[in-house]
Amino acid sequence: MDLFTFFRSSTSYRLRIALAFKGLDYTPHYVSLPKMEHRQDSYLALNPQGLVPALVDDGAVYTQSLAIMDYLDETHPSPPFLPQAAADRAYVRALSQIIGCDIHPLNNVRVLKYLQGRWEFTDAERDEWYQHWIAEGLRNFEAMLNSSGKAGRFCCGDTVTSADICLVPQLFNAQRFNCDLSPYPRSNAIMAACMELPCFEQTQPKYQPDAF
Ligand SMILES: N[C@@H](CCC(=O)N[C@@H](CS)C(=O)NCC(=O)O)C(=O)O
Repeated sequence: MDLFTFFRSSTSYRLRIALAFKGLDYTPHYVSLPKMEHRQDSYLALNPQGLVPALVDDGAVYTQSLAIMDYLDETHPSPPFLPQAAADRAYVRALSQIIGCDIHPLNNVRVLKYLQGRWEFTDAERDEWYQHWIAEGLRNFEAMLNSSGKAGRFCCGDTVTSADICLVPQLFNAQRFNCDLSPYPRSNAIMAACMELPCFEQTQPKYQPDAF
């Protein structure tokens, strides 16, 4: 498999964790977002959406990190990203979508660039925007962890699921934007538990060959 990744991209980090969790080897290809390599023709030929990550498996291109995780789970079922019970699976999917659908899209590079380019946000205003949506999303995430009765060492009991794989990269990005994470003790504790595992630890942004 070939993974098109950028070290600081949280959606790329999701896939680095996911592949490591399943013990799958891949060849990384580094796509620099600051250098706009994701908008070059050669990359657009691979992923017309011009976003990382992308995965190539057996000659076929897969995009959208959550869809790629579903693909990996279906082609390599063990260990699974989802728990057994339907109710638990719905809970894990809901947590994953708080990150993937409600937080991340609002704080993406192109959104932040548009706010600055079109609406003349200063760096401070951009950061306030970022911090606002992080706070709202993580407050909801933490509330769901607390009210579900399902959280344990990880988001769902004591086994890693896709919810953990979405949470940790988002917290890394939130730290980079100096968000106050103290209101989310349960999420922080889950992140600490995740970081004890090599699949989270070794795939983090600073260890990537393209990190600067
Ligand atoms: N929903 C997509 C989002 C992918 C995405 O937006 N990736 C970011 C990096 S985390 C990106 O390529 N941004 C480039 C840009 O916004 O121009 C996924 O989960 O794969």
